[in-house]
Amino acid sequence: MTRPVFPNIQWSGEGPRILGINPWIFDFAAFNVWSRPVGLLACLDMLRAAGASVALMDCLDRTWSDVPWPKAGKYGTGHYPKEELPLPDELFFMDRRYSRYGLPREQVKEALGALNPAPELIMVSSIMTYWYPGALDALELAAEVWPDVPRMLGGNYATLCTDHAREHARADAIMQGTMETEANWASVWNVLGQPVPPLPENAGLGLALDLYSEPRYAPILGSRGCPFTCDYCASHALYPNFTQGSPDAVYASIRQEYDRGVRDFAFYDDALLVTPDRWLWPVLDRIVHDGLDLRLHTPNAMHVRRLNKEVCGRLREAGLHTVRLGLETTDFDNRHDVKLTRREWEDGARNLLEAGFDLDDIGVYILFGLPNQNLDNVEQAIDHVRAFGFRPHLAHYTPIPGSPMFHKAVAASPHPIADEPLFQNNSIWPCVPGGFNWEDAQRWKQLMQGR
Ligand code: B12
Ligand code: SF4
Repeated sequence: MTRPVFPNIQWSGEGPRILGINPWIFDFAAFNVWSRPVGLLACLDMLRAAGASVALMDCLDRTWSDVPWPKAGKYGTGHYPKEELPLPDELFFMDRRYSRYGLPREQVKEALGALNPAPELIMVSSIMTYWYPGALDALELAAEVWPDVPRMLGGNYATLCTDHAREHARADAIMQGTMETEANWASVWNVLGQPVPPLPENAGLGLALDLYSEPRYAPILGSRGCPFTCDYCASHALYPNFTQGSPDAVYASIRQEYDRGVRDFAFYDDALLVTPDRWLWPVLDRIVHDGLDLRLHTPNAMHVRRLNKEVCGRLREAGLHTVRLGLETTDFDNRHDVKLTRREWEDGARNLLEAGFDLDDIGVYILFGLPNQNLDNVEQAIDHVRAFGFRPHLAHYTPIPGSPMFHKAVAASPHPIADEPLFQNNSIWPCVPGGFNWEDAQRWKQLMQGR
């Protein structure tokens, strides 16, 4: 039987051919919350704008008509197909199934093999440090299909666990940091044997979203980095500055996807509500002015203290649906993040309700599993959030190299989390005494549901 051609894998643009691969997720659980490999899409966009021809293989995208895909969830979110894998040796103690999430490996291989002409450079991205086995496998697969084509690995794993990646990845180059740095930019073109072109305008903020042939949702990226420094976050290690894009470019990207039928858009910004006049308000005003009937989502939490009446009203009017808030804890005197007083939290929560948001669409993240955390505080925070009628979500703490708190996590964890990224997986509860167990997991689940 001949398989349908993978519609995604087509060359776009003129010039040297660069294939981007977004690898599978290897984990105990994975749920698609409007996920896109935005870093890789930014790389491909700037390379194409500078004269390359690009193509994308996203192992997490539902592109192939004959791959059975679990039924879509709310607003385009949903489960991935998965295939159970043996537990990695390091995680032998876990009583949970470990899987490869995304397209079946053999079909990815087949689709890559059908790409004609072959790429001249392969770029593999990595999002979570502890998903690195997926990135290593994608590099392996690329080497099986095109043994002589150079392979580069970049993204968060390559940036935050560089030594580990150098030791384990079958790549010709491991790139640390963003692709827009002078050195990284030059090395991509050097590998291709091409003169180094100037960086295109909007580099790092433009996204090659058109590489998805049938998108169900799209990311919005209006800024990079964050002006704050919360202890548990790696934002500064990944991007030390705070850069905001132009409203025209952001709106053009939304409009392009809207005109292709996309109605669900997720913000990927770290600091969405900081100086919103720069790009967010102008973009939302145009959405309203042009009558775009879309749904906006903020899966990455918004800063509650900025949710005054005007902000809530504007977000609501433009079509914000899924609201995620970062409460982190109700122990307001001992926070690890952006300052937030009880008063600010309560005002923000009330303003959202008064603006008419649906309670079902408001979720509040509470941090669970910080080093030396008193878990009674987590219970109190859950009760507090439920008292407002909001849904509490436990955000399981992930110890991330480069985050200010990482050394505390190293000291608190029984695992060598600095040496082996698999132990950074929040599913193992790396800094909770005793680690993950089903009994406690069930208890927390019941608490969240108010039982
Ligand atoms: C948006 C976002 C999300 C979204 C969507 C993520 C997705 N794509 O699926 C949502 C809200 C769903 C999410 C969820 C989570 N996230 Co998140 N997320 C982010 C965020 C804010 C932005 C990522 C992004 O797209 N940035 C924009 C792009 C343009 O930047 P970039 O990826 O760095 O790409 C550049 C470079 O890396 C490089 N590059 C990238 N690829 C390549 C490839 C090559 C070859 C080269 C040369 C260069 C290169 O060039 C790019 C352009 O400059 C980051 C924080 C951050 N500032 O990065 C956290 C972050 C990635 N998330 C993080 C975490 C912990 C989580 C959660 C586990 C949180 C939780 N406790 O539940 C969950 C788990 C996700 C899951 N199971 O699906 C951590 C990562 C931890 C880790 N160990 O790696 C981060 C870093 C935040 C933090 N706390 O510090 N997340
Ligand atoms: S947690 Fe959010 S506010 Fe804090 S530094 Fe990270 S991105 Fe910024």
